[in-house]
Amino acid sequence: MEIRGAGPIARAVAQGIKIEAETSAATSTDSFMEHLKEAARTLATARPTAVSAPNAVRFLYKRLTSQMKEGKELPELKELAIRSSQEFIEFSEEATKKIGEIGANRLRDGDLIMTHCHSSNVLSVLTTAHNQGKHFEVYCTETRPRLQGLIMAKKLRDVGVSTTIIVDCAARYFMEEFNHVIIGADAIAANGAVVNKIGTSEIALVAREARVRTMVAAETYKFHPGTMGGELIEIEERSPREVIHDTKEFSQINIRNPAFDITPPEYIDVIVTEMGIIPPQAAILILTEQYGWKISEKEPWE
Ligand code: RI2
Repeated sequence: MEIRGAGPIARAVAQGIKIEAETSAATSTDSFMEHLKEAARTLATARPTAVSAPNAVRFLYKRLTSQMKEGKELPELKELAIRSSQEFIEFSEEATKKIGEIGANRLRDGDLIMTHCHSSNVLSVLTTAHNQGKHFEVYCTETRPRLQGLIMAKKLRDVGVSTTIIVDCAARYFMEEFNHVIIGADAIAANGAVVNKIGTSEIALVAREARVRTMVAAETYKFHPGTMGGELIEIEERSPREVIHDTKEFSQINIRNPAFDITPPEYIDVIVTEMGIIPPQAAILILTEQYGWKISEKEPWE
């Protein structure tokens, strides 16, 4: 939890692979690939829900294995691993910028917007719209239990956006006043279901009831290839102490703390990606046509 947001997590993974490649003492291509595989396994599985982390590894390995098949030698592979990691980081930063530009086109003067948790992609949309001179107001939920919504609120305030904090359960109370709900994503399934911070699905449900549109801002590397073969996205369950600090006082009472939930595609209006705006039902096309993932492909760290 030192690194917040699924996009920044992916960039940290790429940075980790880059450092491993730079410092590897391997003397053959095989031992170099084995060394990277070990690092990839640790990095790709560090946060179970954010698919951006394993996707960063998949992205790098696709390049490495194709070059290896072409008979490239150790120095070239090392250089490729370092260069590809850097390119992924730049691609990721550029994607968030593009999402900001595309998403901002949907916002209008006078809009009242609700967001949940802290997302660098949602921040990019809102900051871009603000810098374009659009006047709007944002309501941020606190986002229990780790209060990441407060981080979002401070960042919005610091760029000059009019910002209000509400408790998570006030979403329905205010919903009819909003023009948009804008959220990020930790993972998107092949059917367009969106995994995001716990509480998102309730907000999307309430938004649908009030006929308020829900926009998801996410890079294409948040789409989960395993879901094409029926794999379920694992929801990270975190320490009870994040919910109740003094667990002794509540002894013999179970405390559950899922960090994310799943919003069905029917509750999502659009997904704003760096490639453009898509309906959630087009998620499968991103996986198959853009990335060329295949069902049950062997993972690079296996
Ligand atoms: P960006 C965050 O979770 C939130 O759920 C947020 O909506 C999502 O990641 C995407 O964030 P966490 O990984 O990639 O901080 O848009 O627990 O920054």
